[in-house]
Amino acid sequence: MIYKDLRGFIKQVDELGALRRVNGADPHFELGGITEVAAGTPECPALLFDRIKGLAPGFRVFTNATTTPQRAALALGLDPSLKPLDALKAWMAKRQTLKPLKPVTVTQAPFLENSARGRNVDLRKLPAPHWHRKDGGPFIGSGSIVIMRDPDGGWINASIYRVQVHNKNQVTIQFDHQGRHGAIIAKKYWDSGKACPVAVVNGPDPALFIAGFEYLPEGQSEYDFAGSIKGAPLEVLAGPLTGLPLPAQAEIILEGELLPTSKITLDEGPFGEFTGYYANAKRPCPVMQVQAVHHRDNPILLGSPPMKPPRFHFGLPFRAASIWSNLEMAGVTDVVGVWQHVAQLMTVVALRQRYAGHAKRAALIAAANSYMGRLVVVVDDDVDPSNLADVMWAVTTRCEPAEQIDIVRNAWSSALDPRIPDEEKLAGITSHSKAIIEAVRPFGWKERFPPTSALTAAEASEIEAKWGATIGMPGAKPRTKSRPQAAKPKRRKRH
Ligand SMILES: Cc1cc2nc3c(=O)[nH]c(=O)nc-3n(C[C@H](O)[C@H](O)[C@H](O)COP(=O)(O)O)c2cc1C
Ligand SMILES: [Mn+2]
Repeated sequence: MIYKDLRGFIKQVDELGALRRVNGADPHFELGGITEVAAGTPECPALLFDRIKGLAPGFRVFTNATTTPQRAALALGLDPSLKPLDALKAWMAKRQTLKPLKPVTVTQAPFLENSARGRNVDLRKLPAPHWHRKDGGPFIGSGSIVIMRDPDGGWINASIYRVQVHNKNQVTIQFDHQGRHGAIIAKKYWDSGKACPVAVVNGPDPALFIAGFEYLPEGQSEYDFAGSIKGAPLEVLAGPLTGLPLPAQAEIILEGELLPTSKITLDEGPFGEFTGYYANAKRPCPVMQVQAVHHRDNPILLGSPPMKPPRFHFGLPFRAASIWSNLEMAGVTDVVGVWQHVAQLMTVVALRQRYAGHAKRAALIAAANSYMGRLVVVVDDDVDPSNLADVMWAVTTRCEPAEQIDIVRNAWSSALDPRIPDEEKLAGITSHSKAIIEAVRPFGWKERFPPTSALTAAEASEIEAKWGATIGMPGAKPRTKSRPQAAKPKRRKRH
């Protein structure tokens, strides 16, 4: 059964044994520090913080929600025991058949258990950690969803944009660039001389969190996509202040207006970004005047601070799934896997080479669609693209750099790229170059390439099944005596 809300998901994570409870942490750098250290351990547990310093007990923060392949699969309603690459494939298959499901309107919502309006709004009562040392302030929105209605089509956009708290009733909402649907919608209101009604949903369920990260076409609501992931429509309630449809099961909701930037801005950031850097200093940013706050009893903020790679918001590389689909749609056959490492900054395509130029064809398509990624690697089908050590083995043994590395210039990146100098960013240049490494056996003599000495995957699992317990492999079943044994040689009759 898929979870109903964030609480339901946390319960499922707990049942998997992947939840740790932390009491008494300080929201100034400690909560973020604990999250980062936990995310760097092999187990990478999800964390539920309570009794946070300076907040009422029961006001909680949940972090590392979907940071492992297992929990990313759980969030998508997939079998959490699938191997990562199989889980990504299952997601591709599910994603292709998803039909948008419109939300249904309800008249009751747990978030109405506590409401404050106007002068009674005080954001300082809510969790908003200072995640990283040099952050410019507390951020309530690191995994929060910003809701707006397009004034032309009437459709609802619901995407993740970071939200910094500036005082008791003002926050900023940061768009990475002007092509974000939120930025486009807000500008429409501002151009007609109005403020833009907006709501911030803190503590969405993970389906909405994932939908908020998806690149959906303009006009397609992330609400409908989240419903289709869950196989059940989202329940929404018309916001008492804005009338915007708000997820009834959400934890904490801010309602108000995003004010025209011609009237007011506040300096936002810096904020530790997913590249592991602060690429920009403080920048003027649109201000939301918060006019109402609603929250459930004992609310839970979903926190998803960006952290130094390989830590990432999602344990499965969702953008790799879209590149995989792009390759299939472009007619590139024999792709057996696509993966991203270093928090999306490195893309790996694994394929069965069928003709000369096949690997490069795949690499160029992957490079074109790899946002901010400087490195694209193509490997043969015997290499697991999700295993970085395996990939580097292919790079160091199958690629002759003088022949199999190419550079593509002036390609897709962004202002978040730490390696693009400020002068260039100021001049509007946010492109970079990408290296393509063909770590495949050269096509012309691939049949004569030295054979590998390693066990095949099938041979290795046969050994694991038989000897795994003896050599102490985790999860291996001990060999039982009842197992049928080789027939004893019959005694020969003596003459
Ligand atoms: C945890 C997290 C934080 C994000 N923060 C921002 C942000 O601050 N600003 C931004 O423009 N995009 C941010 N993004 C990326 C957007 O949410 C994502 O590209 C989304 O598809 C944009 O939706 P839109 O097409 O409706 O604008 C973030 C993504 C995640 C997963
Ligand atoms: Mn959108």
